[in-house]
Amino acid sequence: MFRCGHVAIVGRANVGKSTLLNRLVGQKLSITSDRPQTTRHRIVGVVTRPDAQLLFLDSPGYQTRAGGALLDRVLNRTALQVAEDADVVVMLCDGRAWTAADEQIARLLPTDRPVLLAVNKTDAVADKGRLMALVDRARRCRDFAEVVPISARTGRQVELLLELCAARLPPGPAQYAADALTDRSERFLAAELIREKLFRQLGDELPYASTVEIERFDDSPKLRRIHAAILVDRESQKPIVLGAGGQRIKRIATEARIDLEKLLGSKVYLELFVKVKSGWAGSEQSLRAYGYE
Ligand SMILES: Nc1nc2c(ncn2[C@@H]2O[C@H](COP(=O)(O)OP(=O)(O)OP(=O)(O)O)[C@@H](O)[C@H]2O)c(=O)[nH]1
Ligand SMILES: [Mg+2]
Repeated sequence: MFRCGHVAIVGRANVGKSTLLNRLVGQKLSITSDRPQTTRHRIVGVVTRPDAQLLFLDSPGYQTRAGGALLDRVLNRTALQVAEDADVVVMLCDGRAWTAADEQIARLLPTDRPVLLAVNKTDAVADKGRLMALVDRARRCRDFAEVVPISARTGRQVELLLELCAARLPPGPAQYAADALTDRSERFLAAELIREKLFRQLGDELPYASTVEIERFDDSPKLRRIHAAILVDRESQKPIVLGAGGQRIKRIATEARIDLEKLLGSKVYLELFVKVKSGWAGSEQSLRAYGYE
C-alpha cells in the first residue's frame, strides 16, 4: 500500500528545523543560520520512497517574544498553521535545553493527529542522562506518539524518524513526480539563498526588516541570469549591506552564486543591488506582496 501526505516540522527558532528538512531531502532547499527566525516562508521538501511519498513542511520558528513587530506575528501564524495543514507533525527541540517556549508549542499543537518529538543536536550533548531528563520533562507536557533523539547535522537516526512518519501517513497516490524536490520555484530558492548569505554575513548588524526581491530571472539550460535587490527599510542601512567599497555585497553575491550553481546544476550570473523601500514590512498587504502568508 502506497502512502502520501504532509509532515510539518515545527518548533521554536533555531532548533534546526531547516537543517533537518535539508537532511531528509538530501539537498539544500531551506536556508539555515545560527540566527533565530532565519526561515520566513513555508517550503515543501519532497521525499519519494518505493512505498511512500513524504511532503515535509518547513516553517518559521515559533517565538514567544512579547509585543513583536507585525512580521513576527505573521511568522508565528504560519508556524502554527503549518501543523494544522499536515497529516503528521514533527515537533523539533534542542537536546541541550527544554524551555518554556517548547512547553508552550507542545501544548498548542493539534491533538487530533500524531505528533512526534524529535530531540535534535544530540551530537552536542555529551551527558546522556541529561537527555533522558529532558525527554521526561517533554513527555509530561503531552503524549507524543514517538520520541526520537536525532542529529540533523550528522544524520543520526534521521532515517528512523522518516520511517516513523511514513508509517503514519494516509494511504494514497503520490502528489508530486518521483524526482520532484520541492513545491517552490527556482526564483524563490534563489531569493532565499541570497537572504541566507545576507543573514550569515551581517550577523547582528543585519537590519531585521530586510528581504530579497528577484527583479529578473532568465533561464536557459546552461545559464541562469539573475538580477536581485536586497530591500532595506532605511537609507542608513544601505551602507551596512554594501560594506566598505562594496566588498560585503560582492561577497554575498559570490557565495550565493556558488550555492545556486550547485542547486540548479547550471552556470549562474548574479547581479545584486541594495534598495531602500520604507515600510515594506509595515502592513499585512505589503507583506503579502512579498510572499508572506
Ligand atoms: N550541533 C548541531 N547543530 C545543529 C544541528 N542541527 C542544526 N544545527 C545548527 O543550529 C542552527 C540553526 O539551524 P536552522 O536549521 O537554521 O534552525 P531553524 O529551526 O530552521 O531556525 P529558524 O528558521 O530560525 O526557526 C544552525 O547553526 C545549524 O547549523 C545538529 O543536529 N547539531
Ligand atoms: Mg529554519
